Amino acid sequence: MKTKSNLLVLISIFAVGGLQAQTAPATPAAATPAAAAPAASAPVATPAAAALPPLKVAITTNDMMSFSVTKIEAHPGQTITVTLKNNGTLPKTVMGHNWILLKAGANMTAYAATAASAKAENFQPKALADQVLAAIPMLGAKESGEVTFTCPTEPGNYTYLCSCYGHSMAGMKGVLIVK
Ligand SMILES: [Cu+2]
Repeated sequence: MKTKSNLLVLISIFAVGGLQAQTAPATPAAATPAAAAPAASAPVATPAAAALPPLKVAITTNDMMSFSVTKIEAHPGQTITVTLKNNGTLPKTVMGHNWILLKAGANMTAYAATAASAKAENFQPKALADQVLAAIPMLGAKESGEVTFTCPTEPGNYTYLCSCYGHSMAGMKGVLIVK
């Protein structure tokens, strides 16, 4: 691979050099090959996974304890940005919402149960932080939050929830499907 790209650079230098010799004086020739060299080697280094377009997911919620999006489909390794907007009107202490994406195999019910008694930690218990892939902290009325993360490389279903007291039990949850 390296030999090939070196060869390409050499060829392009010769090509540019030849062209310069024919059409222009020597002065600009020195600058042109230097500028062309990184451009010639860049495509060789680009991995196939980076070709995936980033995924943007806009979720809204309100005082009714539900997410507007309950299913997200993504590809392994894809860059995902989730935004959450709380369109509710009730105070944060009464009806705040967050967005917590759990790792594969995490028990959502168990996470929610522990989170329910972690009000001092905004319902994001530090003791279970190792089960969380990505999170948007609790939002009050009219507040927005955002998180950008890399989609897991392992295909499967990943649960997300609002971990505020009782909200996931009321249906405030969804699934990220990686395939
Ligand atoms: Cu909630």
